[in-house]
Amino acid sequence: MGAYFKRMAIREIITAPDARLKQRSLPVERVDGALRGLMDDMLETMYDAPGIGLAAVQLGEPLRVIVMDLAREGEDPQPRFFVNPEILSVSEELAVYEEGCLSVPEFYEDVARPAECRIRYLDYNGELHEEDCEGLFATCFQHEMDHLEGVLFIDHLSKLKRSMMLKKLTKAKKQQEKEPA
Ligand code: GNR
Ligand code: NI
Repeated sequence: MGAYFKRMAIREIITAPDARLKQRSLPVERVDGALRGLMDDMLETMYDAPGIGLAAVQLGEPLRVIVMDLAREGEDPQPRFFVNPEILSVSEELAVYEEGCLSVPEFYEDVARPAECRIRYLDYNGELHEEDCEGLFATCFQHEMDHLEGVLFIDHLSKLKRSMMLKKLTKAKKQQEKEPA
């Protein structure tokens, strides 16, 4: 018998403005081979982009699934998978990070979020975990949780800033239609 290999694919990341990014993602019913296939594609797409996190809805799959890798350059990869993730509690203390989003290409802005949170999720094998997070992990997790509710980091900014960014993103999309890659 030959060995089995994962067949991973890089998929297209949806960029704003797009109604599909505003959907609320649905809970996963079971962590099976099909879901692991989606998670593998998400990871591959995230590494290719590159980014440190990705929600399934960014690939047009409105399911409550997140992948993440916070390893720094030169470190071994640390792929992480979160199925049906929940935030159980958050700290009062806030932390500010300059955020970016693969669905909002080329824009970076400071966003304040709870500095720490306690989370619950199923992993790649469907096992339940509870964990405390802080730092970039806490920020990225909350950024991804927002995606599951149809929220982007630009929704945390002023209306003026957001509308300026969306205008530029719309313009960039129209340019792209004229001269596809
Ligand atoms: O790659 C990403 N970097 C990032 C930086 C600061 C805060 C959040 C993030 S997540 C982002 C990838 C992405 O869009 N995930 O949804
Ligand atoms: Ni994002």
